[in-house]
Amino acid sequence: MSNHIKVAVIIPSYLEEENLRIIIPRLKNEMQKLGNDYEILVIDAMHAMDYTEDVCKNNNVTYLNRTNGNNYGDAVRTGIMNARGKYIIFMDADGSHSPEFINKLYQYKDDYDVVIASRYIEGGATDNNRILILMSWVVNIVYSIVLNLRCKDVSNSFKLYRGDLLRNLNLYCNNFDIVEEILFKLKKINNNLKIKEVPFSFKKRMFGETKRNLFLFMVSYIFTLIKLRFGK
Ligand SMILES: Nc1nc2c(ncn2[C@@H]2O[C@H](COP(=O)(O)OP(=O)(O)O)[C@@H](O)[C@H]2O)c(=O)[nH]1
Ligand SMILES: [Mg+2]
Repeated sequence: MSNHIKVAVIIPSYLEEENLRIIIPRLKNEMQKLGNDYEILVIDAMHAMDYTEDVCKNNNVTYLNRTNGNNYGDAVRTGIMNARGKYIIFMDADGSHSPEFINKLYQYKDDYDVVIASRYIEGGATDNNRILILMSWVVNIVYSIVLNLRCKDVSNSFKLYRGDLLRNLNLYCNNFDIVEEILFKLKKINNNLKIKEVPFSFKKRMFGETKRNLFLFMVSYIFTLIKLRFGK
């Protein structure tokens, strides 16, 4: 089933109906400009919690419920399992990741294995508050050093990957740490993994509140780091 489509965009989504109403038409517009065949997969909670499915139907994009669990990691795995793209792009549903930035990732697709929308290289920026910036910065430095990732923005989920590489991975992380797990495992399989970072401005979410619990987030990052570094 793989490689039937040039590019798949996967949007893990949790109570994002209002944001998707705005993001999906903008995204479709951008994908049409790129001129290749594409698919957009919105991966919702295990069971619908709002009208996200209707928004997807009205915009003619694929709506899927995540399987095997109701965490962010399950949404990512469900997305990868179902995406047919030669290239796979991940982006958030909340407006933090502008669809108009995709062409900047896309232009490096032929020469790199992973292209990262990077907040922490020169020219990049983030709208988050100081405590979040500090925490994210610490996570990124510690992860890149301990896991030898050699890039500045490990944790931003807005990335383009070669689809075949993603489909080969065995991923077990359940939360946002799956974003680091992907990079770490790609690098473990191929130490010469070609990573390109493109400067990116991260915006505050449009509607709704973050559902990320900061304390749990930090704790899970520490455990994940140990698991990835010393696990099999
Ligand atoms: N918190 C959370 N976000 C999820 C989940 N599944 C998908 N997401 C999406 O992941 C993205 C990032 O979550 P968000 O709450 O915005 O975290 P933040 O960007 O760190 O504030 C959003 O597009 C969410 O809709 C989930 O199970 N929990
Ligand atoms: Mg967000």
